[in-house]
Amino acid sequence: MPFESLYPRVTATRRMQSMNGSWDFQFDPESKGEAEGWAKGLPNPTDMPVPASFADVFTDKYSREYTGDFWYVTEVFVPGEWRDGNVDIRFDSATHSATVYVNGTEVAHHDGGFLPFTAHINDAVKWNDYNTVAVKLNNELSWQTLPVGETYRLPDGTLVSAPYFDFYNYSGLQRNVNLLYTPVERIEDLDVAHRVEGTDAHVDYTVATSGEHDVEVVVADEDGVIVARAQGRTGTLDIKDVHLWNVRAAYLYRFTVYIKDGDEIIDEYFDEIGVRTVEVKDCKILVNGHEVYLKGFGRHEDANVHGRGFDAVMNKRDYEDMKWIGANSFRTSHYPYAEEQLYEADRDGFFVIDEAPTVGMFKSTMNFLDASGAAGAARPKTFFEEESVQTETLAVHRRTLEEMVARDKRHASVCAWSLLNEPDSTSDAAVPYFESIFDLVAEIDTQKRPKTYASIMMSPAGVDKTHHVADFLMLNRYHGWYVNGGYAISKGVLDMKAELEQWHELEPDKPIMFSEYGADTMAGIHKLPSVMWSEEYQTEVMKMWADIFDQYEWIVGEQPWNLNDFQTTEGIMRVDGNKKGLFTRDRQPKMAAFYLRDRWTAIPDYKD
Ligand code: CKX
Repeated sequence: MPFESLYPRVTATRRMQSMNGSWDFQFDPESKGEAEGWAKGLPNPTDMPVPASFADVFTDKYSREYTGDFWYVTEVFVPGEWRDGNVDIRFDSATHSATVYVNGTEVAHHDGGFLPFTAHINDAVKWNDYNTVAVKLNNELSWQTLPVGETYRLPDGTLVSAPYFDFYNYSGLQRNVNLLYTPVERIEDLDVAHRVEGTDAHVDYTVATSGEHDVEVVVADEDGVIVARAQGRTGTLDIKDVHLWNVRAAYLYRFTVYIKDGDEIIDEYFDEIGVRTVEVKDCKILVNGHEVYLKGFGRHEDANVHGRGFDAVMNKRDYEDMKWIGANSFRTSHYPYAEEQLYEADRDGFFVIDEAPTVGMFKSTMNFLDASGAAGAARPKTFFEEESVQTETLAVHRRTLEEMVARDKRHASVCAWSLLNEPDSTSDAAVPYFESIFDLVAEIDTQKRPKTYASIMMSPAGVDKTHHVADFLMLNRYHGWYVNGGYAISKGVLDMKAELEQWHELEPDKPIMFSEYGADTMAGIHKLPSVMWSEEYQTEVMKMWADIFDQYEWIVGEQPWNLNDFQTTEGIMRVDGNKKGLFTRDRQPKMAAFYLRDRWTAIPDYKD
């Protein structure tokens, strides 16, 4: 099983025990834990909730900003009756790299902080007894971590992380951890691709198992009525009078996979799957053959105190806010979100642009400042010209994409992939790199979803060298804020229209959507006439962009930055974080949200 494909579930043959809760926690600034046996217990631990980011639970700055190795340790009881099967620990994520030990024995290592992995622990456990599980994590940033950044030392030896990206480098065990039991012969993967003909659907499927017994797949509708059934590891499920999954009108079938020996069920797994097609054609994004207009947001998994820790309550509120405002889509800026978020998007009918954690591919610690082009900043240095990027980073990027597609490929809500955010696409060296990753995803995604990247303002039409790989164009543009701000906003309109028309000339068949635009806004600041940072100004900026969007029929969507205010590294650009949210960090609407609600609730999800 090369990559994690199956979200953990309890079925007739599978068991699961949550390992969430309070773990022991300790920083390891001298990286001595391994040599000193911390894998069997920490010498001086404090309590740490899982899931959570560690940073904001502390009250001292050293702990919040800590960079380097750190450890989590807990005890878990492993039932004796599980010894006849596979026992694994599944980490839904561990940020950014993790080594896992059971009773002092190393059982797994994983790099990358936003995708799941499992540690197979049969050979290291004491059955029917308590076992010590330790995880050594590291949150340093480099050119080979995704997201990209640097790590440097202060004169006193303290490590500091310097993200090349504009969100706080939250880390830790930020998502669920579960102990899993599965049979020895088990289902390891399920892949589906949909074809719709008239009122019927044909779902081509592939099941991977670890054994040789027969496979059966059964599809039930939302009332539990079986509508299709097939035998074998690959085949086609024919669904008559199919109920399609649509944007903001979801419908999910339950696909149950069995491994059987005669009538005996050896393994059982199920998933809730929506049947739909997605394609890009003639400057349109089509879902089930109909043209969608995307209204939504770039988001973050971010909340006060919890940091990036999985937070079902905040997630629910985000979906309710998005529904209230009339949104139908979002981008998982700038990393794959928790699987629970995608299941919620499946159920609520959100069109998700699933983004890899590939952000910061500019050679600068002040990425967003340089990139803004403010005050005629010099041409950015080219990240992709570095040899290690073309070799090591590319390998990490490719592996991450394989993990992301493996995890998210069945979700109906995942309608497109974003393979990079704001990369330095200005150099020829970027071209083979982009081609390599776009070709890879084209090959491994059986649903052949559209692929794209979010283009940065410093790489406009005529300068960007890589747009040929994208199926549709996504633009992050900041007229009205980083450039042409305040009183100069009218020039922003002219500059943006000129660039848009150039894009359309270069790519006459590709639809364009805006994946970022906006203005930092301090909730509660009101000014007549408006000034930058006031709620009135944010509303004017939203209106200015809406006027542009409404002039071109090949603009297929608008996703302002950001749904909510969110935490960033401290600095002169940020007042306790990025304030471009249409909602505050505690999920209350700013004035511009009411304007967008009026606009978006009047725009249908489909144009035809
Ligand atoms: N885009 C000029 C990436 C986001 C940032 C956003 C911002 C930038 C803008 C780049 O992660 O938060 O500066 O607000």
